[in-house]
Amino acid sequence: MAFELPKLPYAHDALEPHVDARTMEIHHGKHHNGYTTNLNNALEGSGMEGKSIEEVLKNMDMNNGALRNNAGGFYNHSLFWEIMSPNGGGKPSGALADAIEASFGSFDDFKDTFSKAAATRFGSGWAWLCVHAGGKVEVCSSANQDNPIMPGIGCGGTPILGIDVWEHAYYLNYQNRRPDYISAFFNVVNWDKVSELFEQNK
Ligand code: MN3
Repeated sequence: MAFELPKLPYAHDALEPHVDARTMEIHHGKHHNGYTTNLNNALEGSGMEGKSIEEVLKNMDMNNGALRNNAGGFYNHSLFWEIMSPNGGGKPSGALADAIEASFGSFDDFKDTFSKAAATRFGSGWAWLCVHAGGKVEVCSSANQDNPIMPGIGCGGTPILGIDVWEHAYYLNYQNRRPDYISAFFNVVNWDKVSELFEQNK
């Protein structure tokens, strides 16, 4: 079974003005679509055919550049679309809010830590909020399309929130102003989805 490009859960222009429609069209329709096609090609003969994407990441041969980049790209973007919503923004509640307070002191302190991780990732990559077994949450970042599920990358937990800081994610609208994009991202975070992922993976 080949992997398929997941449908966007909202219209291309649904996240405006925070994420513009043209960026979404290219990001989903070209970039994510490319990762999906190239993932399927890279899986051929890798011995990982038929595994779930999580299994592929967890058991990644980090020397297999094509599989590493495209499996990461497929997974990272699939998560990214899900954790944004036109009805997003605000703050988490319940057990996730408690876990964030336990690790960072407050939601605002978490926001600072996450934003800094995203802003200071040199070049292309992602910043993550991950949950470990037991419910502890942690922020880390990774280069390129690497992902904390891969061996030896980032904090090693399960990502429940991620921001793409490749220039393709923001350059049309924000040019070099990555911090403005990061700050706008918080207006579209789908905390209900992040909470759901927290509960499933804690
Ligand atoms: Mn991207």
